[in-house]
Amino acid sequence: LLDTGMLLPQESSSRELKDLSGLWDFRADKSPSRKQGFESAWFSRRLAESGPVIDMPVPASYNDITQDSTLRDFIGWVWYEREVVVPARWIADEGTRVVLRVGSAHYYSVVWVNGVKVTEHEGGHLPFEAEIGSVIRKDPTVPCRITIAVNNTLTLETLPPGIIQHMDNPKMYPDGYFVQNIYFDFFNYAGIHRPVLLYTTPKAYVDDITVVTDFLDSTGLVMYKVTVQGAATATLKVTLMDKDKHCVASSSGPSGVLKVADVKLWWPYLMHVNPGYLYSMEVRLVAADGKSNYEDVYTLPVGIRTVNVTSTQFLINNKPFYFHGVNKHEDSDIRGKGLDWPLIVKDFNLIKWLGANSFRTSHYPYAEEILQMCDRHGIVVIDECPGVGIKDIRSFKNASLTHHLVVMEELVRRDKNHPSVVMWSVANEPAAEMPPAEYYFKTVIKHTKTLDPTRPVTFITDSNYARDKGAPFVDVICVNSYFSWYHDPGHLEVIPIQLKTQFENWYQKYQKPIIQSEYGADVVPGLHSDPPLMFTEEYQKVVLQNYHDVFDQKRKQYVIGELIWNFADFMTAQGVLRVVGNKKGIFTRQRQPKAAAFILRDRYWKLANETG
Ligand code: GCB
Repeated sequence: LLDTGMLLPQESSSRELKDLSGLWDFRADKSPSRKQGFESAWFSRRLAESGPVIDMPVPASYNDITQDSTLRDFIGWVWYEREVVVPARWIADEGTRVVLRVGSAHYYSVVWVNGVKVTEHEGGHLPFEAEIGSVIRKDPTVPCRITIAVNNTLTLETLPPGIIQHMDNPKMYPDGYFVQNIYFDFFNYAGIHRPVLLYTTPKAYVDDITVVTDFLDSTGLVMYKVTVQGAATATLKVTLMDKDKHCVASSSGPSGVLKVADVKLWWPYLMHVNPGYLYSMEVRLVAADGKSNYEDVYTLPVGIRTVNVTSTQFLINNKPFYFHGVNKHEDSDIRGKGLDWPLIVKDFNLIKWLGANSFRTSHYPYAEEILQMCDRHGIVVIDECPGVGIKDIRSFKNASLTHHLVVMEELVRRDKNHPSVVMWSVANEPAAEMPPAEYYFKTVIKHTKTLDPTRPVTFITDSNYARDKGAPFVDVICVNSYFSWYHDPGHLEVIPIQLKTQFENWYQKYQKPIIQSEYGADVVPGLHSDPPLMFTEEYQKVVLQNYHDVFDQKRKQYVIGELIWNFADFMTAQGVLRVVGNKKGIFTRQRQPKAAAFILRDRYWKLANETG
C-alpha cells in the first residue's frame, strides 16, 4: 500500500506555491530507437544545447499544437524543460521542504532537476511528486532546471492497455515501421496535461487527511484521520468551520470525531436549495524534530453526506438519488486533454443549464480542480479509473492486475475526501465474459472496497447479463447499450423492446439497481432528415426519446440513472467509423448545442422537479 499522502497543494500561512504553467522547451525524440535522449543524457545540460527545441505550453497535450503530423501521431519519448527561479528563502531555510508536483502527464514520466533524477511515475491521469530541496541546495547560484521526459507508449501492462504493432514487411512498410494499437475510443493525447507546481511545506508537515462523514438526526459527524511526517513530537488541532468561518466543532489528536450541531448536509445540485455545502476543516500541526519547531496548516473542504445502495435505490443522505447526467471526456480543440479553466467553467455552466446532476469521469480520473468544482456545485461523480480497453486476454495477467490495484490505490488516495465522488468505477467495457475476468474483477473490486469501505464500487459493462463474470461483485449494475446504432443500425423501432429486455434480464439475475451508463447516437452537426436517418440531428433526438420512454417505466422500479454518451464531441483515433472524432456529443466539441441538447434539457429539469 502507498505510504504517503497526495493532498492537493495549497497556499497557507505555512505553505507557498509556484505554478510552472506556461511555455516549456520541448523536443520529441524521433531517433529510430526513441532512446537517444537517454543515451545522450539530454537531461545533463540544457535541452536547447542538445538539439533544437520548440515552445510547448504546459498544461496541454502536445499533439495538436503544431502543424507537424509526425508530432500529432508521435509514439515514444518527448522531452520538456524549463528553468525556474526558486525564492532564496526556500533554499536558505533547511526547515523548508520544496516539492515538485506534476498534476498528471501521459503516460510514463521521468523527472530530473539540474540533471539529477528525482522521480519516475507510471500512469497518465494521477499526480506524482518529489522532494527536491537537497538537489537545489547543492548550488543555489544555478537556476532550478526541471526536465520531464514523457512516453505515451501503451502496452498490455499499462492502464489503459494497448499494443505496439511492428510491420515487418519491407515491401509494404518502411524499415522499422510500427503503430500503436488501442482498444478505446478516444485519442491517445499525450504530454503534461495538468499543472506542474513547486510548493513548500515545513519539514514536519501534514502528509495526509482522511475524512468519513455521517449524520444522526441533526448532528453531523466527521470522522477524521491525519498523518504527519517529519516530526518527532507533534500536536494537532483540528477545527471545522462553516461557510461564514465560524468554528462549529474542534478536536485534537491524529484522529477523532467532530460533531456538528444543526448540520448543513452536502446535497446534489437540484436536490436542495443549497447544494454543495462545504465546511472547511483546518488542520494545524505544531511539531518538533529535535532541532527545530514547526507549524503547518492545511485546510480541507468537507461535505457531510452519506451514500448507501439498496437492491432498488441509490441513497444520498437516505434520500433516493436518480442520476440524470452525462459522460464526459477531458477533450477540446488545440489543448487536447490539457487542463483549461475557461473550458472547465464553460462545461459546468452547460451541465447546470442542462439540469444534469451528475457525470461519470469516463474513462480515466479527471483533474482534481474539476472534482473541487463538483464538490462546490453539488455535481455527483462516478469516479472511473483508466481501466478502459481491457479486451485482450493477455491484459488479465498478473502484472496488469498488480498495476490496476496500484492505480486504484493512487485514485482512492487522491479522491477519497471529495463529497461529490459517490462511487468508484474500476473499468469500462472490459472483456468481462472471458474466464479470467472473474478473478480479476473480484480482486480489483475487493481491493477498492478495502481502500474505501464507504463507497459502492462498480465497473461499466457491455457484456451479456448471463455471461458477465464481474457483475456478481459490483454494487450497482452499469450497462452501456447502443440499440439502433451498433446493433440494428437504423432501426429505431427496436429500442423499446430491446431496452426493456435488457433491464429485466439484469435485474432478474442480480437484484441490484441499474444505471444506463451510456446510450446515444452520432450526429454530424447540421445534418438533417425527416424521417430521421442515422447521423442526423433528428435521429439522435428519436434515439433519446425512445430510451427515455423506457427509463420512465423502469425508474419507478430499479433503474437509478441515465448518463448520455456523450456530453460533447471528442477526438478519437482515425477510422472508418469516425468522422474527425466521435460525434455522439449533445454539444459539439466547441460546446454548441445540437438539437438533442434541448430534449435532454427539458427532461432533466422535469426529472429534477419530480425527484428533487
Ligand atoms: C462505448 C464506449 C465509449 C465509446 C462509445 C461509442 O461503449 O464505452 O468509450 O466512445 O461506446 O461511441 O462507441
